[in-house]
Amino acid sequence: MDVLGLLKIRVQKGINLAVRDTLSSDPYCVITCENQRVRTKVVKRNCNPVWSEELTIYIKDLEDPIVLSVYDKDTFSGDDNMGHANIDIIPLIECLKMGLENLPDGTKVERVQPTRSNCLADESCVVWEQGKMTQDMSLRLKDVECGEVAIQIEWVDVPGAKGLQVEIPDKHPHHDNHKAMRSKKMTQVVSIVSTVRRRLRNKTISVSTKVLHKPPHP
Ligand SMILES: [Ca+2]
Repeated sequence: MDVLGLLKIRVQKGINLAVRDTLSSDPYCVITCENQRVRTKVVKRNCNPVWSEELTIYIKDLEDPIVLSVYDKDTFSGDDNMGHANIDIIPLIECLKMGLENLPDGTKVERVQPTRSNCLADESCVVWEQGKMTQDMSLRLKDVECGEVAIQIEWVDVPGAKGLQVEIPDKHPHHDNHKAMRSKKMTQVVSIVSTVRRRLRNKTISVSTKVLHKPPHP
């Protein structure tokens, strides 16, 4: 299958969701992407439901929209809409493409601010924790009077899949920001390299030759 990888979406909770029954709602979340549709269970009579469910979808194209929708379960009629939001995975993908590893636990690799084009309710951080890069997001639901949904996303590489050796779509609003960040990172690397070179020239760093002659591991 022509898949780039998997996206794990931990649907944690809903906050102040819309009332669709007399006093409350019976909310559940649906996530759609391309022709996939995955959903959480229903939490009855609760506008602040805790789902704590992990849903997984595959990603074929970074431009395919990933939409989270909330519905109120009704027994005798069609389920009612409680809003929807887009999940933007590009900031997380950009961070993964930097190829960072072995960072201290809890390192914030990137902070994403709420804008008109993303559905974030608050600042969202891409964090390195226990060998994994994850991003927590509070999604502000659209086309509804109120409600947010807290999720966490994580990219999972699939053996044999194309992986992330693909270009980030140019038109993505996050793109320019990241190009700038990448060049800043390159500047930092160049500056470290030139410092090391200068110190080597001035012999303020002693290079151990022992390491070079160390026998290979058996
Ligand atoms: Ca209901």
